[in-house]
Amino acid sequence: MHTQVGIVGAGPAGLLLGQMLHLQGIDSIIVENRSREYVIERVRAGVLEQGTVDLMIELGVGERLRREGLPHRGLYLSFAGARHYLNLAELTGGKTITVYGQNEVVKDLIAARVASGRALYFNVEQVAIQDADSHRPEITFQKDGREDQIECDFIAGCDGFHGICRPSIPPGSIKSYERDYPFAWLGILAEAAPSSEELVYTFHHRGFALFSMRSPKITRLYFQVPPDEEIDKWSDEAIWDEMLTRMTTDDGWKPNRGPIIQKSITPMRSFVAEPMRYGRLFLAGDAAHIVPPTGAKGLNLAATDVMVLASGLAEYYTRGTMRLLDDYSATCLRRVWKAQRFSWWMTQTLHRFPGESEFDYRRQLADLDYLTSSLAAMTSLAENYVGLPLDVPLT
Ligand code: FAS
Ligand code: PHB
Repeated sequence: MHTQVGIVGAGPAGLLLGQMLHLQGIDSIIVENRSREYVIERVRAGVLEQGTVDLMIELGVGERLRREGLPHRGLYLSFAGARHYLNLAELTGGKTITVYGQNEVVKDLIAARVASGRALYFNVEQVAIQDADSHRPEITFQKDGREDQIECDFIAGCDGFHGICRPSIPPGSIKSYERDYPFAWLGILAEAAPSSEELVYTFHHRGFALFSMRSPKITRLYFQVPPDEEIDKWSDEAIWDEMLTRMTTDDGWKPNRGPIIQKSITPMRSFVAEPMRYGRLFLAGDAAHIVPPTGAKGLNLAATDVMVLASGLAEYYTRGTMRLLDDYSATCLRRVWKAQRFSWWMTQTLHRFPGESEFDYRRQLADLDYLTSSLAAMTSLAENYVGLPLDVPLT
């Protein structure tokens, strides 16, 4: 098989890129090693920046997002038994975020991919990249026991942190920067009507907790656990007890309880691979970087990576120049590192670190007290949370 752009991975990065290329008349083939059901049912991100919402609408896949997405004008920081509201819209000249599950994003994008008639192969195996530094890189894979290969002009490595694209780059041609955190998040989906209109980030002496949602009937909740925690250790009863201990405020606010329909543990790390390119292989999304989910940046960074990549590919196919493609890595990394900084800052502000003293705990309380009483500090949080301006050259 031959295509202009081979895409490895059908997560948000790969699917958004495929849709952008399709609308530019550029052919692509997407290969995904999991099933359609697995990719759709995987419970992950929940917060879309304004830029990501605008992109989905511009790509013609935003209809359901507009109908079912939950626009939020602000969020709460909760500490010392009280919730403090940050009006994100007021602090950023009207920008908001939208809560819409990543699995819904993926569902909409898969439907658009199928409607486009462009190739999307699930359940592929043994995916490998050949000759990435040549003018004719190849993706080889097995499908239904049959070997196959795709000759490409370019390959987009959108296969996430555990994919094969980044490791296929020779060690001397890529460098990674990482930090593992001494905790993880235990996350649940509960059949319970959200008891707050907007998100509540909680700093508690027992650890971080987060109240989010997916719909008027589904609450999404997380709390900090040790990094090697096992989900089987936690009964539903114990999960609710811990969640309510950390989140209930002095005025009586707390999440509504309900049946837990999904639970998992997410490790926390910061990771960046530089450069995000090797020859004609371009890394995008989690394949190139990971942020702790505290700043709700993961999915949104994937979206901006592929916006830059799609612009560069469109310029190549319309004007024959690699100018934007040659700047791809540097352009993306400027935004990636700012998102890393913000995600690290939110994480260290709101989590208890093992081995820290009572002094540190009271320092963190003072930090939050300052943050929620200073317009400058709240504005800084707000402009990062809603998404920094997309200061990247697009065609
Ligand atoms: P993805 O990992 O989503 O997609 C990569 C795709 O490539 C997957 O479908 C995978 O099956 C496929 N793939 C892997 N190896 C392959 C191979 N060899 N061949 C073919 N296909 C292959 N972000 C937030 O903003 N908020 C959150 O709350 C949040 N929670 C998260 C929870 C978990 C458990 C994880 C892992 C991530 C979470 N994230 C969160 C981050 C997440 O949303 C990512 O940023 C987002 O999925 C990035 O999208 P992609 O880059 O497309 O990578
Ligand atoms: C979510 O709704 O899953 C969510 C919201 C905000 C975060 C992380 C996850 O920072």
